Parts: sequence; structure tokens; C-alpha cells
Amino acid sequence: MINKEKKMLVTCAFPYANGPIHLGHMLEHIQADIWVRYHRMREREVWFISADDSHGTATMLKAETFNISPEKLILDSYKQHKLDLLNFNISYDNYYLTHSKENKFFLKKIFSKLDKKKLFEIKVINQLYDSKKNIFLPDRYIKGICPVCLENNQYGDNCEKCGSTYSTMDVIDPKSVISNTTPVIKKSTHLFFKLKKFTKMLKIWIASGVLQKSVMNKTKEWFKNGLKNWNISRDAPYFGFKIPNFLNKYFYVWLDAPIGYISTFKNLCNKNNNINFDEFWKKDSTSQVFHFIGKDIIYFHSLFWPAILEASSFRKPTKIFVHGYLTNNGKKFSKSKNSFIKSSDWLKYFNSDSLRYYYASKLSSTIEDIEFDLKDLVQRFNSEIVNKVINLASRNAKFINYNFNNSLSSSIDEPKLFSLFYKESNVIESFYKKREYFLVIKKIMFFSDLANKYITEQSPWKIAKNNSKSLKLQSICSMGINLFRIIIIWLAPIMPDLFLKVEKFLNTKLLWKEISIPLLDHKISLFTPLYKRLEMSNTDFFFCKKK
Ligand code: NOT
Ligand code: ZN
Repeated sequence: MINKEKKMLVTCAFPYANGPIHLGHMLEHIQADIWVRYHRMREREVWFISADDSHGTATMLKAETFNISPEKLILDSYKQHKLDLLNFNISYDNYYLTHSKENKFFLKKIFSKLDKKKLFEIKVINQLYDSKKNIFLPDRYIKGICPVCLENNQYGDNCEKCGSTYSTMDVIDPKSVISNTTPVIKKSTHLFFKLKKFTKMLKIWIASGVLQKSVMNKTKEWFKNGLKNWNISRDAPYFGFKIPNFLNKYFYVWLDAPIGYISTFKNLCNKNNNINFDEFWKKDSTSQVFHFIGKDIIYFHSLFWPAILEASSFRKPTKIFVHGYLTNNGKKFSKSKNSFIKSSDWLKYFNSDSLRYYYASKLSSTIEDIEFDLKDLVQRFNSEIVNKVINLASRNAKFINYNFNNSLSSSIDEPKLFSLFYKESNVIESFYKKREYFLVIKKIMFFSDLANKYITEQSPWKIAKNNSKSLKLQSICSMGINLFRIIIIWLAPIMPDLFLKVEKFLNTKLLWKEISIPLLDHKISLFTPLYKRLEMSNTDFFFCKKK
């Protein structure tokens, strides 16, 4: 029976089609997947979706460099990305793409609603234009000297050295990244969404507790400076959806990307008759919508997106969960030149649970960055998962398997210790709900130590020497296996592969709601090593190439 609490829709930000899925992306997909798996285990109705972000100048230019059409590029990426995510057990109910008929449909519908409400203004603006390549240059395709601190080689809209943001028009000695020529200034007509009109609504909405505190404080600065209307059009050549009745103009990728949350869900509803689209997206929906995003795209999700939803009479998100960056030596993972690991490369050397475990052990509900340290990961997986958790099973299983014909005892050796364990579930539940996964891991390690200490004190190997069939021996080892079972139920949202292996080993389904019921008079399977230790060898290449 599905539980009666509100239905949930959970999303991750859409990875761009123009690059591979890397370990930076995985931080978010894993964070969200753990949360979703936890709620599913508690029998909540939860739908989990994401998609490829197909459109934009970068996709178009990337396709050009490969000499293929953007359509081919995005389909190839889509297939690969979907597989990459699946290989990390990210349990999407639907992983779609924004270049879809559903997305076009909702984009047009929303656009025409906004247009009827006169929420666009037309403005002629100056923009930098690459006259060799015949293309208007997005900010990211301009490099030059920072107008604030005079640092060389900075992007067209912000300086990585001093952190200032500025208009591309102010960059000193700008160069086109595409052709390395000096761009010229050219006028072009654009459509601006009147974001300013939504200032009051957004202030109230943000104050209603939809954001973490630190994120909310960030938005205060934006309100202080006044919200600016938002350019939602782009000049041809562009890869995206065309704007109706506006010659040679396309919708900016950042307008159709969030609409992808709606259209990806719609595509899921088309495939599954048990889900009611309106129940999730109509204005007064009582279902919940949660977006997991990185801190670089707060502006889009806390201002543009709710304003668009309000204007087009859809519901707004229940909460937006923002996380920090994955860093290596303090630098953002995807940017720093020597720390770029594709998720498909990871799996050539390591299992997916190891990364999931490492991230969980560092993830909290804050927006602090998370430092990735491969040595630390290997060491923790080996000492915590292999030496503590798995060892707890192996040291007890061998007696149950060989001395007792796989049978667990008919009573619990130390009921008090057993109840001490399962009663801690409440605490672990609240850590999961609050996304304080590092606390989940701390607790689990504390209890793994406790379980191992119990076994060491009881020393079943000593009893076995004198009486290899003694009931006491069976009961101690069964106790060890039962404590292991609780630990694995707690770990399930984090380590789904391990969880499945243990279900086979214990020869039963492991359910959260049955955590307090021990396995007694029950036959387990033969124990086989669940995970080997990770080795550091042959991984040097991880940190030296960026494609
Ligand atoms: N592709 C974007 C990025 O920054 C994220 C798009 C988020 C998708 O990687 N949905 N929305 N909004
Ligand atoms: Zn600067």
C-alpha cells in the first residue's frame, strides 16, 4: 500500500547535450537519487525525472566541429547520458530531452499565454558580433580583460579572478573565442520577459521557505539591485525552437530548459496511465515538486522559473534544493583543467556504489563545495564498507553456512542490543529527509563498530573450536547477521548494488517497515565476497586529460 502523504515529483537539472556526464554532474544525480530511493522505501509515491538540455549555441558549435548535424549530436548524447546515469543506478522514471514535441508544445503554449498578457517588451540592443563566423557571440564565447581588476583572459560576463560580473560591452579588448578575431558591435532586436513585474510575488514566494537560508540571502542582493527584464530570444544561427512570427529568432535555451520539467513529466504520463498530469502541475496542485540544482543556476530557478510558472498559471515548486560544486584542489570540477573524470571512465576502474558512498559521506543540506579526493575515497570505501560492513557479514556467515547448514537461530542472542539498533531508525530517517547524508553515514559507521565489537567480544571462533555446533555459536552469528541486515536497510538508498547483493545473500526482501523484525529460523545463501577492496593503481590518467 502506497502511503497517504503527498505525492512527489523530483527533478535534477538537465545536463547539456554538448558534453559528457562527469563526476561533477553525478554529485547532483546521486544526491537526488538517494533522496528519492529513501522516500520510495518509505512507500511514498514519488516520480523522478530529468532530461538532456539539447539546445543552444554550444550544442550547435560542437556539432559543427564533429561535422554532424545538431540533431544527430543530441540524439547520440541522449543515448550515452541515459546509459551513464543508469549505470550509476540513478533511478529515473523518465530521462528525456528538451528537443521533443512535448517541450515544443508547452513552450509555445506558455509563450502565447505570456504574449497575450503583454509580458514581453521588444528592445533593440547592442551585442558583440563575430563577423568572420557571422554569429552573435554569447557571453561565454567572449574573452578579454576584466574591466574591474584588469585580469587577462576572462569571460565576457564575469571575472574568475575578482568575481565581478559585468556587461560584455565593458570587457576590455574582447576577442571571439570561436575565431579569435575582435568582435564588432551590432544591433539586434530582442524579446524581453518583464520579470520586474513579478518582484513582489517573488519576494513573498521566496520568503515562504522554498529555499535554504544561505540561498535566500543571495537572492536578497538581486532584489536590492532591482530585477532586470530577461532576454528570451536569440539570433539565428542557433539550435533551438523558433519564435513564432519573429523572423530568424529562436527561443533562448534557458527558456525551454525549465519547461522541460513539465514536458518530461508529460511524456512520462503519456507512457503511464496511472499518473495524472494535472495533479502535479495545475495551479492549485497539492502534490509536491522538488528541484535539485547547483548553486550556479539559482537565478534561473528562483526568479525566472517561478515567474514564468505564475504567469502561465502552473504551480510553482515546493522547494529548491541547492548544492555546492564538486571541487578538486579547491577548483570547480568541470572547469579545472586537470580534474575531469567522465562517469563512464569511472566505471572502468571502480564500482558505482563506491562513488555514491563517498558522496553521501560528504553531502549535507548546505551549499558548501565538496572536495573530491580519490585517495580518501579509496581509503574510506576499503576501511568503512569492506572492513567494517561487509566484514560483519563475512565473519558470521561462514559459521552459519558451514556449521549450521545456512540456518539462522530461532531466537535473538541479545534482544536489547538488537532493539538499540532498529530504534535508531527514526534518527536516520530524519537525516535522510533533511538530506544530511553525512550524518546517516556517521551513524551507520558508529553502529557498524558496535556490531563488530559485539562479535569480537563474543568471539564465535573460540566457541567453534570447542563445539562447532553449539546453539550459542549459532545464536551469536545470527545476531551478527541480523545487525548487518539493519545496517544494509539503512544503507539501501545510498548503495543500491550492495543492497541487491545482500537481498540475494539473505535470501529475502529487505523492507524498511520490517526493520524491527529479525530474521529467525531462516535459511540464508552462501556468502560470497560482496565487494573487493578498491585499488589505486592505473588511475593516473583520470587526472590528466580534459576533453
Ligand atoms: N543545462 C543547464 C546547466 O546549467 C541546466 C538546465 C536546467 C534544466 O547545466 N532545467 N532547468 N531549468
Ligand atoms: Zn576581475
